[in-house]
Amino acid sequence: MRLSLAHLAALDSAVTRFGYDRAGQASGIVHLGIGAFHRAHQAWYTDLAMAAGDRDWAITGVSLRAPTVAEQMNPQDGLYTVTERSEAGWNSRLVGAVREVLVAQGQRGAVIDRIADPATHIVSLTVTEKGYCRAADGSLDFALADAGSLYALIAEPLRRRHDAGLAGLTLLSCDNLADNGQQLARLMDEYLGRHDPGLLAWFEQACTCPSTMVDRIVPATTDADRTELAARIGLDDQAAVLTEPFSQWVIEDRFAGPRPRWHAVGAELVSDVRPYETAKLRMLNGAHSFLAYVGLAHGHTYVHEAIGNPELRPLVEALLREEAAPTIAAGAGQDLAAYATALVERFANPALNHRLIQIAMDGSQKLPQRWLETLAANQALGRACPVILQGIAAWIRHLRGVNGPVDDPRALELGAAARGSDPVAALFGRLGMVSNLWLPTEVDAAAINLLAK
Ligand code: CS2
Repeated sequence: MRLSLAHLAALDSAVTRFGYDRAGQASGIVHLGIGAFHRAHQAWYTDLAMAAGDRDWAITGVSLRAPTVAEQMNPQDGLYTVTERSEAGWNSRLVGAVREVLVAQGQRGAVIDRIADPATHIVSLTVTEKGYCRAADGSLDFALADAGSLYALIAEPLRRRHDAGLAGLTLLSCDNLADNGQQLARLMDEYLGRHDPGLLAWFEQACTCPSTMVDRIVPATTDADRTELAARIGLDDQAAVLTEPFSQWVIEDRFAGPRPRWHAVGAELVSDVRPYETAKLRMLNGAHSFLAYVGLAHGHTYVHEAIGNPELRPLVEALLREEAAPTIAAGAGQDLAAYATALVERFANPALNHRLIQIAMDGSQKLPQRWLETLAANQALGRACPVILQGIAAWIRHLRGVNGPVDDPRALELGAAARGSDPVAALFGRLGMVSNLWLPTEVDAAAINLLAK
């Protein structure tokens, strides 16, 4: 029997319920990119806030392309469970925050209507790194942006809100990009500059794009997970997400209008997100990508196996403590050494089954903020990063297909570059395909090309 409002009586009593009047809540948030991460993170916080008495923050979820999530959630009245898994066991919560799921391709008009609706105050995003359509120099790639992207989907209802004299919106990027809010604002500016320049001044004055640091490890749910969960909770939940107990959300407190009381349920509202965001991207995500490419090369499938390998663990420790941490200006109360210790423990969680191949996806979009910024900062101080160089060599081998088909929006060109005579020059540096953030020295380039042989 499938999870839904009609079948709630059959839900195991051990599952925590949201307990607020769901039908009476207006939808205050439109979320673009409603994948597993959003459901285990921002929607979960919003659910907790509404359970604590906050109102009218129901979420309209939007999938940009695939109908999968809509098919998983709509027959369940938007209901799903979040299960925290660790050695200590399973702990499930029923989440009621998501009202409906729309698919932009096919329901574009409805998505635009929801964003233009006066009850909507926030448009949040988890569209992954590639969803921002950035060129290697960080500017907006119009060829991508004009081929059906989030920008048009936001620009049109913004125009309607402006013309109707409605309030602006908060655009809340929850993706793993450095300065994600600032980048979104700049890219949106570029888009409007070309397509609706008359809206620019209003956008800049009436809308805000706060930066956020989001953190929760959420492996893709498998059929085996769903079967095991059904046996525990008594209902089949096709939209279930399984995650770790840890969760963190740091948000720049710069909203254009009202916001949920997320700070009352664990999120941190701060004036400067940068120290948290930089530490998370260079340490957690940087170590993750290293574990992915080097772990796969060692024949591992899961993160906990790779971190358990006595050859790899010291390398991850060195990446965290000797290469990444020294490049980060810690904020008040931030302890990077303790953070490194906690990360290694989280990676070792044996109950998560987080696949390395999932992290290995979209390397061309991830590595600039995870590794290249660290490399550039160390280079400026004359310091070497042997572990990250080893990671880059493993990525180049990955691009050649040694771990199977490559999942990356630029897989074909990247594969050709990786097979060429000088992969480092083709991928990095001033003319590199990936990013110009880091210009490798000749010594570094030779070392990587040799390791990648
Ligand atoms: C991972 C992230 O898939 C990946 O690239 O590094 O999804 C990571 O699990 C999250 O950022 C953790 O907050």
